[in-house]
Amino acid sequence: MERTLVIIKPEAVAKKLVGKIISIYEDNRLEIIHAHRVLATKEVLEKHYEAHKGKDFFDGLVQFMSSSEVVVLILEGENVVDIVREINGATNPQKALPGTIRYMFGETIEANAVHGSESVEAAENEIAIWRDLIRFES
Ligand code: IDP
Repeated sequence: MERTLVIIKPEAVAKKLVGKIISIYEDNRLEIIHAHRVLATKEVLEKHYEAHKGKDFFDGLVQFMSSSEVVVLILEGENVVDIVREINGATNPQKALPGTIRYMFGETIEANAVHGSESVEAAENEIAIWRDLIRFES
């Protein structure tokens, strides 16, 4: 069964939006098979965002994502990667469609409430990167 990795970002956790965001996924009949609140390490974040290494926002992004705790979710279901990307909305909240999580809760392109893996391959890779930190065993 397909899986994806979601991160509820630091500003959304600080604003107590965790319950609302999880409800949106569940209302879309997605199955949350794992949830873990954790302070992300720079080591994990640098691997997670490796594709963006060298870009001008990389250091700031790693700093932001490790500034306070995040909630990491693993969701499972048919086509879950694409469904979550659609529910999350465009990277820039100002360009996100009404009804999406980033439209409702995103603040800036960096503090855009949630991360969702961009492909099945990326999801498998990200779950492996986060596995120890979030104590995901299955
Ligand atoms: P995605 O999260 O929608 O997949 P990506 O392009 O993969 O978007 O970027 C990963 C994350 O990097 C974004 O969610 C956002 O937090 C951050 N990011 C992307 N572009 C910028 C930027 O121009 N400035 C600051 N942060 C950015």
